[in-house]
Amino acid sequence: MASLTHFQQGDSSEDMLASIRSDGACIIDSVISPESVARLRGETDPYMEATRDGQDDFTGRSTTRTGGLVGRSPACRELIQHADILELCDGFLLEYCERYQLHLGQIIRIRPGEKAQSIHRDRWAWGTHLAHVEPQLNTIWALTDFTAENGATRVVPGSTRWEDTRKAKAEEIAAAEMALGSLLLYTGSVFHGGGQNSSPHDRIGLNITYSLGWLRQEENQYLSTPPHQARDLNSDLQQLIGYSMGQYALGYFTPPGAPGESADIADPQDAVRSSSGAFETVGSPESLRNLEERIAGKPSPCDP
Ligand SMILES: O=C(O)CCC(=O)C(=O)O
Repeated sequence: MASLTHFQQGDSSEDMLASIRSDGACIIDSVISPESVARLRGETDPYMEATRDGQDDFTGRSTTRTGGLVGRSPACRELIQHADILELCDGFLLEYCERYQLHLGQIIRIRPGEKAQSIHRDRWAWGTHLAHVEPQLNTIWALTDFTAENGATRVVPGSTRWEDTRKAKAEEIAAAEMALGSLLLYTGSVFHGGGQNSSPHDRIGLNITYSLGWLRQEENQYLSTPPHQARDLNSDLQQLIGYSMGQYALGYFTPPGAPGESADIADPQDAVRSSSGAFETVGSPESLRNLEERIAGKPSPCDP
């Protein structure tokens, strides 16, 4: 039977990254306390209870998916910015981008009687175009215990380089069993899916995922947390959800207004800064030089 490696908080992030790279997934046990989970549940349960089941077999007809968590829950905001997770994102994603971003935040409640979700890759959100990079790193925080019986995520360790069409055999699939407050980490390339819930209780997980800053986000953060709400967030979180330049020329905006009223090429961060309404022009000789140096330092694919 397949299995996933378990780590403890404080274990070496290099070892965790090695496990994520080889297996595509690992578990970190008991990262947050039952009290922290209770606080988070207190903030988000009213939204979860009001969420309707999915409309198809993939999203799950007995599964609820609740989003907008950046705007709705301070406790979720803290987990999105958890320093240990961002350190792993640095190690895993910055190989392919200058900046990564929040891809989605979603509470997934698998209710009793739900069938197993089909095994899939999350990177298929962008079709099958991204086999040459690792476009995302994902977490599912256990807000209840995760057991094979109640729908623990099913993961296929070592499947990151499989052909898209390969089907996992039963013995290749591991159940991500973990206690409340623990965390499953998995890549956009590893095959996985929600499990069947044959228990009498809900299985609840908080899915927080991060993607390369030059890709479209699965949850449209600008609509889920529009500028008037994003203004109240700390600056790092504003940038993480997308109010930032993805890289030198990526993501600028033009503030609406009369001719000459403000810069025409503005940084999205200016739109959510609480202190000033001024828009600075994006770009500077220094940032251009940085980009040129990065390009010059990169070996060409044609180099022998
Ligand atoms: O809830 C889970 O355990 C996994 C869900 C999932 O993989 C998905 O919806 O893409």
